[in-house]
Amino acid sequence: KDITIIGVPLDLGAGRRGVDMGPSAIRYANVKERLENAGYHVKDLGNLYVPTPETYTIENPKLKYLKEVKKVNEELANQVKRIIEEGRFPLVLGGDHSIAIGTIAGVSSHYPNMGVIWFDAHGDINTPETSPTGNIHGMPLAVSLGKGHIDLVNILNFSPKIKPENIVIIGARDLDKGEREFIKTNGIRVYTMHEIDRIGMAKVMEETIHYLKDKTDGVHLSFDLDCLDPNDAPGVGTPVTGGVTYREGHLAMEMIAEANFLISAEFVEVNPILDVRNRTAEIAVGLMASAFGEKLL
Ligand code: DIR
Ligand code: MN
Ligand code: MN
Ligand code: MN
Repeated sequence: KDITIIGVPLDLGAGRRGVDMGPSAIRYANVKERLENAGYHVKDLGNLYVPTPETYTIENPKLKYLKEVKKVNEELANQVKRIIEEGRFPLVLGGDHSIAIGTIAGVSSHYPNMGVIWFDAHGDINTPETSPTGNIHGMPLAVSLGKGHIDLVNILNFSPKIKPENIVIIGARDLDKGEREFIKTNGIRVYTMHEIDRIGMAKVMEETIHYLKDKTDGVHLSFDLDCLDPNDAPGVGTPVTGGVTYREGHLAMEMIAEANFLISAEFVEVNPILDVRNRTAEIAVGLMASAFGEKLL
């Protein structure tokens, strides 16, 4: 399938921290060429317009920059929807993880029974009531499940976008109290670092693929680079010690490519300010290539 890249230089969902430069860093790491070498036709639409935080004031500290985040995600949802209508594969470059709200909305409008694999150190399943920060990048999974501010939940005028039993979170090691309760109440499958250490990434991915393959009509890959260990990937918005290794990340992507069920993907939270010579963006591009089936032999 042909790939369409779209960049979303948004950091309003996280408070300003540099992830607005993520799309630029990922392009600098030659994402287009790498995917073309893997055998795809690739079109890059450039970046969506995103307002600068310094020109806005926070109206509601429990939902920071709600209006602006909503607007960007609405635009993203429409673009993703259109890319799928054209028969192409949407690859979204973040930006903070709040952009998953728009990506998932656009994908779900075509795939009402979509699955989601969410690689992240965090749960991103807070509501405005449970969020300790008011940052919307900590809320996209809850929003996609229909829980959160109505303006976010109702993007593209339908809700929920996904079902709790169609989600798998992998790499979690920093969950807020309200997130743990949300996960338990809704029976969402989570592989924390404990399970990855215990049974290994290969088994985690086997189980994940088996769990999602037959019951969904395709799977969205949402990859927060902070799921990786900060020793491997230092350039992320909110690093957390003790993450997925580079090797485990690649194995996971290669198994996803073999499963052959992806309908869309996003790579988010690359922060060039904290990075070392663009290493994290380069890792992101390598992981994309693996997820799209790049082969050594
Ligand atoms: C924390 C941090 N759970 C919050 N979240 C994220 O603000 O809700 N950091 N997603 O990357
Ligand atoms: Mn995240
Ligand atoms: Mn995260
Ligand atoms: Mn690889």
